[in-house]
Amino acid sequence: MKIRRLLGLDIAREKYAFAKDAAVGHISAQRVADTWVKTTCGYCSVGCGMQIGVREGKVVTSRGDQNHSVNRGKLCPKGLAEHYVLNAENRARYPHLRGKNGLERISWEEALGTMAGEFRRVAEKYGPQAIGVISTGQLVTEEFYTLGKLVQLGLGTSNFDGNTTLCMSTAVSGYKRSFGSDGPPGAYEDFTKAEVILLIGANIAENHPILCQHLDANTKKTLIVADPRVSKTAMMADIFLPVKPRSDLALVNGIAHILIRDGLIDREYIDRHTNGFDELCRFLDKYDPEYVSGITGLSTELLERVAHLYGKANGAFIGWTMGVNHSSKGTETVNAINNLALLTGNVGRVGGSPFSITGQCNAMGTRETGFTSSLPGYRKFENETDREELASLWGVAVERIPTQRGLAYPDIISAVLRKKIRALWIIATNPLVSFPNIDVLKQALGELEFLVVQDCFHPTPTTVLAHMVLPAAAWGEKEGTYTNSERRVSKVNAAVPPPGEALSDFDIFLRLAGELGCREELFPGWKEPRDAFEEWKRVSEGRLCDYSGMTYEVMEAYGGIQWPYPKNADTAPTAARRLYTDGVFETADGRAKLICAEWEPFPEQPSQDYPFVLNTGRTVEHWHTRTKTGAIAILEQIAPRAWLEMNPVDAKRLMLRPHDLVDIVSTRGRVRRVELRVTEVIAPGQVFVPFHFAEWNINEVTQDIFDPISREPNYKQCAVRVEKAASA
Ligand SMILES: Nc1nc2c(c(=O)[nH]1)N[C@H]1C(S)=C(S)[C@@H](COP(=O)(O)OP(=O)(O)OC[C@H]3O[C@@H](n4cnc5c(=O)[nH]c(N)nc54)[C@H](O)[C@@H]3O)O[C@H]1N2
Ligand SMILES: Nc1nc2c(c(=O)[nH]1)N[C@H]1C(S)=C(S)[C@@H](COP(=O)(O)OP(=O)(O)OC[C@H]3O[C@@H](n4cnc5c(=O)[nH]c(N)nc54)[C@H](O)[C@@H]3O)O[C@H]1N2
Ligand code: SF4
Ligand SMILES: [Mo]
Repeated sequence: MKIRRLLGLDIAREKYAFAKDAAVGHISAQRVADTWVKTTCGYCSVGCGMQIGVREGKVVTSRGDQNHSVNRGKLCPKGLAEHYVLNAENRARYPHLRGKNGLERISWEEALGTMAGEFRRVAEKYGPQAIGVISTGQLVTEEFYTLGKLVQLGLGTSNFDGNTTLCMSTAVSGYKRSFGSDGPPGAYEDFTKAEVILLIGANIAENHPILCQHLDANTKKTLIVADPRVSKTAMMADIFLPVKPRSDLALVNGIAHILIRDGLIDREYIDRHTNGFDELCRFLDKYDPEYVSGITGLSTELLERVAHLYGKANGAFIGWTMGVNHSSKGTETVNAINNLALLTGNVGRVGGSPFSITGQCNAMGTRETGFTSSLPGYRKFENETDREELASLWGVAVERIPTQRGLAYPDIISAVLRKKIRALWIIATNPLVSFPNIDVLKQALGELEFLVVQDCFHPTPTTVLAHMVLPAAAWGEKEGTYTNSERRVSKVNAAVPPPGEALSDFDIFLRLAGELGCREELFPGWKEPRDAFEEWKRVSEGRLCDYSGMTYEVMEAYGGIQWPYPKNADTAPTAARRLYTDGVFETADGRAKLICAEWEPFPEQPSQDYPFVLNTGRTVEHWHTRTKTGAIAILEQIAPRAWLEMNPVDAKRLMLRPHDLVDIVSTRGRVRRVELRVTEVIAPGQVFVPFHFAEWNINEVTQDIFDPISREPNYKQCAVRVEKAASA
């Protein structure tokens, strides 16, 4: 009960049950469903199974799927309220084109004809690489697979990336460097079987609430949480490590140092399955407890205790999320985490893996089928055999498969600014709220000759800037699959048709391919997502992410199937599957790499003018830029506005009081009139603001500094000053 209270789930549920009536405003009999449609939650990467209740052709409610292995009937507040998204007033219903009177309604024929014409014009004038495409981890896999083929082979540009570079690209790069391939090795079962669970920069209580059910089921674990903030997850911990901002790399190196010094490593595993041990030992020499204590702010006793717990555990699990990824040292921090797991043989073991908890409902699907940082099926751009295999599967000339990735998201934006990219297609992401240092982005978008935004909501801060807006069907209105953090592929189904003339992203892609004249070549005879899924099964066959034994029907019957699931899979779909259980990795010699990664301070340190370290993140009620949750009355009522968390010591010094309105200022911008929360959740010298609110957009002040390897933004630290707001 204590944990559930801390999570806020009970509280949220009570408020939810109460306010649901008020929000909907009609009698409960009208909310009794006559049909239930099975599907998967469209918010986070936990991947809960759910059912949408439909009455007389309208969605009226949703509930957890008792038979789904991920959530066994439970849902968090967002999942419980998800059906409201579909009836929101500000759904995008018709295509629009910018004319004399702003965005004007047009037909689909005109929209897609104009779009194909503009892309062709730009390609002829400047070359196909002058077209950029930015997509998302929120499409179904079938759509993303189709889009990759369309962009690469149809439009002929490799300048294709997604919001996943604001999110997961660091984990992807880290896995590739250490293990030779992307792919989180563990399973949710590890949460229930591990003896030690170390969560680094992962606030699952707010952001992956149903994972807490898996943790709760493990009564023998020691839960260690590293976060500069006393997050709700930190409140659940047996041991809380209040690390100084972005000192995690030193922390993890320091634990490795103690493990090696005290012989708490698996020498046999290291000798058989890794390269680089001697070099790593020499490198880690300086990361002794005193040195690491100075960087992290943790006592040497605490460091020794944590290292010994980790090293002696029968099953030690490390989960991390954005506290690690949102950093210009992120990839190297992931490598250091992977080192810890390799040194102790905790990879793909029951209860032991280095596990990147993903973010969006289908961030994983984009990683598997992508054409962004890899070729589909985790094939490598630089590998000739991989390119030949893909070309022959598709029956196209190998020259059409690129030999290197195109520009990553932030580099697409700077190419737009430099007029190297002239046309941009943005699909299911809202950069005007989510991209760091928004002013530079705004300048860049102003340079474009043609901007198309495809979204299920309109207006949004991004759609209003577009030359063309394409209305898309949302979750609940379309079919396909999502892959969750543990590589479980679950079915997504339509409960109702999309509003107005909105089309599924899948249909939009196929129709655009028709306009571009490549539909029959690339998507012969395709009519529905299942056609894409069947082709993807063949493309993934024999790869690490092998889908070839899956079917939609088996997936639905078992509450999802984890990959790899080859044609003649030798275990039932229900058995937990892990990667690298035999210690053989995806590198040339099958060995994983131990990587030396040096800690360094974050780029913009506090100064006299900007004395606070700004941390940004999430709250349980809201989803990202709030296009969805902002339309849901109950969630809005619980979290109606942005706030800034400040320690009482700092508030006293600045003579600020709870609920004062404050401005947050950096060298890049100012966010006005944010409500002050005075709380010891945040340490002195640091402040925290959620990034969900366009009205108080914290990305006005964040910094556009990126990880040189993954290109992920350093969202979690920059220097700001806090001022009492001028009276309105
Ligand atoms: N309710 C809700 N759930 C979501 C989402 C949402 O928008 N709303 N989004 C989904 C997506 S796409 C993602 S990526 C995930 C993100 O899930 P999380 O990564 O859990 O989310 P954040 O709140 O961004 O950051 C997590 C924690 O990192 C901590 N942190 C900041 N700096 C540091 C540091 O230097 N070191 C360490 N160790 N920790 C640090 C923050 O204090 C915060 O508690 O959530 C998913 N789930
Ligand atoms: N300061 C700061 N900034 C951050 C973060 C942070 O922690 N701090 N986190 C970063 C992270 S991890 C992430 S993932 C990003 C997320 O940032 P965004 O991707 O910009 O956030 P969303 O609000 O999810 O945007 C998705 C958009 O797609 C639309 N949409 C939803 N479903 C569909 C669909 O099926 N089809 C179509 N066509 N449209 C659809 C929604 O209406 C919405 O406009 O934000 C990043 N920005
Ligand atoms: S935990 Fe994630 S997947 Fe599950 S109901 Fe909540 S938002 Fe949806
Ligand atoms: Mo994310």
